[in-house]
Amino acid sequence: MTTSDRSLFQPARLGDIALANRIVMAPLTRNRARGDRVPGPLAIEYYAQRASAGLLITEASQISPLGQGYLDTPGIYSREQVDAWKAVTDEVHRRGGRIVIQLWHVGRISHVDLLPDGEVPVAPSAIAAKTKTFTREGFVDVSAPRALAIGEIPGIVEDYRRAARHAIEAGFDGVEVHAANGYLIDQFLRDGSNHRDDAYGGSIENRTRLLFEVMEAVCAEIGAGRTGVRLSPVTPSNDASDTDPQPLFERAVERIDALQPAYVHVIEGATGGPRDVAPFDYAALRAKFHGGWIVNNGYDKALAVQAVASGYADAVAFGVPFLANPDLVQRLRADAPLNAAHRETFYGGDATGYTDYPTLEEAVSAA
Ligand code: 8OZ
Repeated sequence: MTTSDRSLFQPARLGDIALANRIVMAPLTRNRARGDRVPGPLAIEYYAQRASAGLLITEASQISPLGQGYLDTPGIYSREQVDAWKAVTDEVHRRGGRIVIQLWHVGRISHVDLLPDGEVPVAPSAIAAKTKTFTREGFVDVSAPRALAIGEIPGIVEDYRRAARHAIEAGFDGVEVHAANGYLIDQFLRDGSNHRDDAYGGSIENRTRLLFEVMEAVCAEIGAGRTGVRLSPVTPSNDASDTDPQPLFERAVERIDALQPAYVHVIEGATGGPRDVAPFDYAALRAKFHGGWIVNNGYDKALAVQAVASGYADAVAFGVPFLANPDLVQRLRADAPLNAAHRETFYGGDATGYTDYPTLEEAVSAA
């Protein structure tokens, strides 16, 4: 394909997943799960409204009860959750969309009030993150974690594998392993949170081991062509820090590449914040990978068009713009104005700020 043939609005393939266009909905935490962390009925409408995306990535969904770190986030470990997600994927597919679920373990970004009785958050090392989470009591400091014993790590890998199997049972087109934003896998990657002296700590090879083992297990379970991964090399989110992210993430991507997964999804800069928070050579990272490349964070139409046309990216993920514009693809195509997003309804609540953002057509007919 020549450079001029690559447009944001043209189809693409990410592994086994065929996209109608290269505009992706980024994973967005919405805290509207019900009961035993089950996606509610409004989630069907919310995702279905956005089915014209080339690919929808769901909100992060925990792989086990211990993987939860915020109030009312959904899981993918129980039968009830699988059945509820099946209603979401059926409706997205009926509208011609594609959808993968983001698999999440928060590690140390949690609070005892959110975990099964008597459990504390788990982490590579017993170092509390300097950040807050949201519980029924509001914003609170995260709880002090305990370090995972090396013998517990195969069980965590197994939880990812089982969650991936559940995702396929729930009708998803694939999964995205959440290895970004200072959660469990990212905590293992970085020397700010990983002080282990065993096979999972110290050298870059050891710190990338959990990521590799999780990707290997998920790829083996559901097929590499249905498996993606999200990384955030320089984000400071959730107290994430590393003394030398460039070689760390280049090696992480190189190891993942050997498994030939569908895609790598990279958050450039600070998640939801400045793109230039720290220097990082993203082109060098991209050069380590032979599969699909999704970019994210602060992209507008002009930047997105350029990223795809130049051959750097295969697709561009939009977060907040997709949250506020169910018909984002049509709006970008038409250079139409975008709805403003209402931050006060991002996390928790009901249909307000969730399923009631108008399409362009609805906005015009209401005017
Ligand atoms: C916002 C609020 C809570 C969680 C992430 C899953 O940053 C999240 C998240 C975002 O990846």
